[in-house]
Amino acid sequence: MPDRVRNILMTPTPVPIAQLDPQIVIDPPSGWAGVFVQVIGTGWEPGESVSLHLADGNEALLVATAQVDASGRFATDFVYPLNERWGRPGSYMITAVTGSERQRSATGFVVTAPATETPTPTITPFVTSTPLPTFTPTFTPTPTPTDTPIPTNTPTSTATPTPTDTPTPTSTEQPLAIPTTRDGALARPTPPAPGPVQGWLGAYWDNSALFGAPAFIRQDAELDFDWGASSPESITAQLPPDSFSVRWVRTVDFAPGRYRFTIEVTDGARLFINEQVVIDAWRDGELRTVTVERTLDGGPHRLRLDYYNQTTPARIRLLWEPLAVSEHWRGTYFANPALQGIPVVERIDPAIDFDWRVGSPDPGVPPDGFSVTWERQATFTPGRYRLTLAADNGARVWIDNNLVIDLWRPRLQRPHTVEIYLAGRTYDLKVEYYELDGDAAVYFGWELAAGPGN
Ligand SMILES: [Ca+2]
Ligand SMILES: [Ca+2]
Repeated sequence: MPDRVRNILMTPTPVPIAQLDPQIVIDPPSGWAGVFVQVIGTGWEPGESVSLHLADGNEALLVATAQVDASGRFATDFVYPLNERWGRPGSYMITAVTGSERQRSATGFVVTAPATETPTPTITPFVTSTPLPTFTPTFTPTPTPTDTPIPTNTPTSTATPTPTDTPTPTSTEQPLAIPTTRDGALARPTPPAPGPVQGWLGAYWDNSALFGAPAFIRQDAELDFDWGASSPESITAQLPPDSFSVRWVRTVDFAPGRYRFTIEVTDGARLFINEQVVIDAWRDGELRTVTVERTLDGGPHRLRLDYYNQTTPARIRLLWEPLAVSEHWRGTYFANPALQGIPVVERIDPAIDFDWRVGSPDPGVPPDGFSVTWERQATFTPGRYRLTLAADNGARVWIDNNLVIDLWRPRLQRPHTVEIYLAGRTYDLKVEYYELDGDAAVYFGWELAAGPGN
């Protein structure tokens, strides 16, 4: 092929890049190494591929790639590298460049030390030096609860949506977008949430697979939505009532303790704590309640909830609460491996998740030749549950005086699971455990394997 023809064929149609102002925004703009970072791009050449690098003056590390959609946007995410090279507290750059290298943008990311430093408040998740032309409604700090302005020009279903490709002059004092129903009424009030952090950052997709660039991003004060046969909307767009999905992220400062997280959902949802799945209900289904208990260290934890709706109605709610002391385990410790005689220690244990190694649970308990009985009540939503027991040395589990797992044997017991159906009521749980010699460890927990009807 002659060069001249090749050049004509291979040279892409010039894009009026003078009109484009490529931007990236990241959430969060700071955090500890290992944090989940979302990246949104606007003003990029449609169809381009974008590479994102973590960089300082000397080196660059590819962390993510993305494809620009027809409106010039992209969305991607990455987990900030947990290593010595990039994880030391300090300032780093996130750079974005197109495959053609005709467009570039950059923003900063500050690595903070976990626990020892006050984390940057996430109430201002999207902080950029310049206003974003295409995401006008929501990239603004959450107002304080006492002066939360409510938009007076709440869009109605008859309102003409603002074209998203037309830069709109924005004020930096735009109010928090309050979710509205289709007829424009306020979906629910936004009471001030307890604690220092308010609000979720929600990316909303017009498909059920969190696929591609989100249709819009907004802040949500609480995750408690009942869209019914309607669907989420922003000032600029409304999702279809079927087939949409949302990813919410938020960092919450927890006091140390044992917590119960509860999701009410139709259709599917997945809850992550520090990017680890703790609830996986990612499937179509009727309205159901799923709970999980987790012990959390004190300090900031990254919560992420992925949600999709396949068919109406659409409902999602997430809440959490510290486990009441009455829901903790009552531990009764014996100075022999046979649960015999007078207990030497009685105490409350929030969870059965111990690895004492060659040590002992308590100064009053010997490191070898001891045993424990734990008892508590637990209320379950109906469904099939996967129970997991592991022990060094032996252990067994009783539910309402029925022996459901029996590992009462004098050797290391690797994690053993059984699945049983539990009705929606309160059960008496009892775990017995004994240690002979050497290392000592025990774990018992459960998770929903499938909800009712599955
Ligand atoms: Ca021991
Ligand atoms: Ca042992």
